Amino acid sequence: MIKIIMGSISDYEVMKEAEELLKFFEVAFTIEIISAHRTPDKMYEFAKGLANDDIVIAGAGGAAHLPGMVAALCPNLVIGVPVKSSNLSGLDSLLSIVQMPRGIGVATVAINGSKNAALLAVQALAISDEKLYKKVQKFREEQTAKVSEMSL
Ligand code: RP5
Repeated sequence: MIKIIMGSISDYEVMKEAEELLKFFEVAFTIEIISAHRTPDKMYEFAKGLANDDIVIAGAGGAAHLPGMVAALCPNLVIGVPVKSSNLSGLDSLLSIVQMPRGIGVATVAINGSKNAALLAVQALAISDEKLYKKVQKFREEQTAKVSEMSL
């Protein structure tokens, strides 16, 4: 199952794009607020309670520890979403997530890129789900058609 987590309710505006995309693909998911620095025990319990086939999408802003800490606590695929911060426009979030030291990988998308995080999670599930794979293909075709219809 795909598990969306985020550090604060203030991240939801960004993270709801991931939620919407997963609903579109009719993929099962959970969504909750877990903060690496404000609820570290909850983060630990969450990471230790994951099943082997769970994929985590973790959004956080500022000194964004959440994706890296969850990745350190479990061998699951973790996709980090750097949420745009007010002070440094998300550069702090991006660097905190993307610059993981070697040994623990966090797949990192663009600042506020939660839709792409959800797409990557769906593509990971599609590796063993041909029906979902075809849905991703159809999504791509429709996207291509929309651009072809664009005119100035
Ligand atoms: C991080 O601090 C959260 O991920 C959020 O992006 C940021 C600000 O949180 P709030 O002060 O809005 O709760 O932990």
